[in-house]
Amino acid sequence: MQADSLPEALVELLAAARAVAVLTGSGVSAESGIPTFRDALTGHWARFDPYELATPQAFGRDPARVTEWYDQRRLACLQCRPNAGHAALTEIEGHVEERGGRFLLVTQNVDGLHQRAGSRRIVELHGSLHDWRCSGCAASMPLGDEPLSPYPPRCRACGQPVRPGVVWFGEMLPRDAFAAAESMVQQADLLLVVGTSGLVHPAAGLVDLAMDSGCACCQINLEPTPYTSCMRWCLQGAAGTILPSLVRKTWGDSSPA
Ligand code: BV8
Ligand code: ZN
Repeated sequence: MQADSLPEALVELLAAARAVAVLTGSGVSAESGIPTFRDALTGHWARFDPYELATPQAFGRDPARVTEWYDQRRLACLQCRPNAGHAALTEIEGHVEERGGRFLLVTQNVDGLHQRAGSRRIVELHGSLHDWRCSGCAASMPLGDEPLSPYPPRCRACGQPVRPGVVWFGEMLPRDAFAAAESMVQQADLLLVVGTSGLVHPAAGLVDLAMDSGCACCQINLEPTPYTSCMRWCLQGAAGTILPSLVRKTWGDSSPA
């Protein structure tokens, strides 16, 4: 998307907003080579049944299979690099905070790329692939860039299987993270919703909460979502293209790289 085709009202709001919130999903990491979940051919769920791998029951049934799948995803993430979309979100955070505004990046992603891109004000609603804990005593497991095999990895303290620190279907989201996200979207002037199909709750419900609180919402996504019709702005395209254009149009090319 060319910078000159970005809505003027969006640029003006981003340049002046007292509080900016961002909600990201796996689409923001797609250009880094990390599969999304629901993209028809390449998404995780096109090849695996989420209820076979992303639930506590699946872990209980086959901890070796589940932990191998998550460890392979963890190691794959370590080989990937943040893309221009991640970098643009870091720049937006810097500009908003520079002028004394409030910023929060709420991510559903578990890949750690926002942190590696330099974003600081982040909450991870669905946990992280880079935080493994014992299913028995919750001791955290040191991680390197080697596989955790043999699977499932065992806790050195109590011998129980160690699990990835992600939120599985049917599990509650981390209370503090979700509370911070709810609070921020209720006071934000602008919510950027980037690279998410808007299908997973309660994360997706943050968009409804933002809209009900009078926050202007802008969706940046490759394809339409259930939220498309109620967004103030919908920018259809790749996050790695649109977000840098939005930063350039709002703050000029002098933005730090
Ligand atoms: C909960 C971590 C309370 C693990 C994930 C029955 C029983 C229990 C719960 C439920 C139930 N029925 C429904 C629910 C609620 C359930 C839910 O929402 N299910 C959905 C599927 C219907 N939610 C839960 O279970 C949550 N917990 O409700 O607890 C509770 C407790 C007990 C009993 C009842 C209630 C927990 C949800 C969290 C699950 N964990 N991930 C892992 O990573 O394996 S979810 C998973 O989906 C990821 O976290 C992911 O982030 C998230 C959302 O997906 P997206 O990120 O949006 O990815 P997707 O592929 O869908 O979309 C990508 C988009 O990007 C696309 O639109 C694409 O077009 C776009 N795109 C692609 N490339 C680009 C791009 N856009 C821009 N640029 C590009 N380059
Ligand atoms: Zn233990």
